[in-house]
Amino acid sequence: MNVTFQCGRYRLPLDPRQSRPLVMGILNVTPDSFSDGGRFNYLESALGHAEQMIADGVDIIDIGGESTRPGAQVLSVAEELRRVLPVVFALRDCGKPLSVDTCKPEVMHEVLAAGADMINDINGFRSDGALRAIKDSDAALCIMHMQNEPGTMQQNPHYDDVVAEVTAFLHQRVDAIAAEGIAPQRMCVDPGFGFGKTMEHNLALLRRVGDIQQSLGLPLLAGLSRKSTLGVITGRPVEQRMAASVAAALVAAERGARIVRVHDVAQTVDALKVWFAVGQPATVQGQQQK
Ligand code: 8Y7
Repeated sequence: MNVTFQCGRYRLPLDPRQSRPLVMGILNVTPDSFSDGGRFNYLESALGHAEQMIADGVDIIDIGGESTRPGAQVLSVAEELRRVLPVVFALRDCGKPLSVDTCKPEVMHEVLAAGADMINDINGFRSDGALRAIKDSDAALCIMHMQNEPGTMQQNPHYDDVVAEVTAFLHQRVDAIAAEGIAPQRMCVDPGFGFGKTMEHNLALLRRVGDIQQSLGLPLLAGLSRKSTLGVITGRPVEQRMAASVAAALVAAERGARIVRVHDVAQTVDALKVWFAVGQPATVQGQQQK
């Protein structure tokens, strides 16, 4: 695996002997993510949230304008850009790489022109034109697995062998993306927890994160923060899943994830600092710890 991640204007450290896993903080700019439920002051809220994440030690800020909850409506390109672009412009010089969570090639093109450093596509860059939109930039790509579409994915997820099928899908996408001339230093892969998966599927994938990462030879991003699998395990509603989310991020890190996508940045950063200070037996034995 490469020891740095090419992320637009940034090169982020990935070597597990040198640093803790990277923390991607979630910045939602969907109207339903604001207390007033509307557009009023949404930019100020988003900027305040970003500022807090930066103070808390975030490594990448993931800006999302489209809710990907099961059953959520699909946005127009214009509406998605109206939500996301002002945030990209406002945060462009915040000192942290900006990721945009989108599946739409037109949105990718516009946000990259505005200064975004990474595209996080839950659809794995399968839309027509997605690779063309990102090809001539130096932006990073998060290539995620999803079975079916957000609207239907949780209806009846089925796999014969979830780990093998997700791994094969990611291989196929990585090969197709590399064939477009996109350097592997720009890629990370993601099993897509909760995207067309039951709790058993999610747990099987989490257990085998190390095998998936090694098979692909690319950094693996894990997104489990506040997800329903954690609710099933703990019996807690979404607003009470912080400890479960930190635990899940730590398990993913222990098993080889190099990037975790989280809501609770401060708590996750602290947990990963402790984990890193102790060191991983297989990889950091004998190394000087910071
Ligand atoms: C993930 C994600 C979401 C994830 C990546 C949620 C946008 C649902 N989950 N992107 N996005 N990986 N790469 O609960 O697991 O955050 S949205």
